[in-house]
Amino acid sequence: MDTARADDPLEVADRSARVIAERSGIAHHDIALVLGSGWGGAAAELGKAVSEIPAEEIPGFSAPAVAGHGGRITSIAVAGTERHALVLGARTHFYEDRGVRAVAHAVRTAAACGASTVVLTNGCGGLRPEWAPGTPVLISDHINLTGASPLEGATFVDLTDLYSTRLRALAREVDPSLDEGVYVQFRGPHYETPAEVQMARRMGGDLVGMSTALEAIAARHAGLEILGLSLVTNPAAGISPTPLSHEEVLEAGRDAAPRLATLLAAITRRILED
Ligand code: 8IG
Repeated sequence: MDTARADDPLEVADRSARVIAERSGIAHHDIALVLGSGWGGAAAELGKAVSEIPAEEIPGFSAPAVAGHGGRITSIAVAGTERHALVLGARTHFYEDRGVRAVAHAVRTAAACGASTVVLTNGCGGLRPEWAPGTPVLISDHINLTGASPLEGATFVDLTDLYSTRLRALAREVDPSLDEGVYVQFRGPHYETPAEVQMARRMGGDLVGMSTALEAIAARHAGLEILGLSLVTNPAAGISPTPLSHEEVLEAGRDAAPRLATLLAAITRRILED
């Protein structure tokens, strides 16, 4: 066996894509969605699930580390279209210490499955007091404070318009009330201190989270057009007087679920018909 090839992250993603194509019977997926905290049920209105595979049965994926984070890879025949969506309910966070290859694997697999677009969703803290828990926000740009990159070696990738202006406009056609904000990724897994939240705000941030920036970089490198959607599940530390809890995060997700499912289905259909 050629170990150099087996070790190449793009080769692993190709192997994952072949397993997904074989087991789902869908040779080509048109769009991929990565579902983060609070978005678990958000694919419900997309269409009919034609295949559901536990993530750990696909090369490069592992069982979910956090309660409330999905763990299945689903192929959906998008209602009213001839297209297929790949829904990735399995995300590896940088804070899990499985390395940046594990973080990037889902979006690399999406590209290898044929997708030209990826919708990255997350649950995050909000820096604007007017964003109540349960508010979805379009990501306009990011600040990566992890100190890491998902790319290896001298891989110079342009990140101008990383969160596609075109896709954001389509999303706002679907829901003109959607606000936009700059997503600041911290390493986690702890939440920020109030002082760190103020730092993020002065830097130009509107949202704080632990996932999407690194995935977006890897997705751009893989050639995907990116739409980023955050669900504000909690005011960031110090923005509201009450302390943060994972329970609050899960509850905001549950309450927002019906609206998110409708929104995500409508945006996905709009992207596919463009
Ligand atoms: I859900 O307040 C969720 N994820 N960094 N800060 C960070 N990540 C989060 C938060 C938050 N809420």
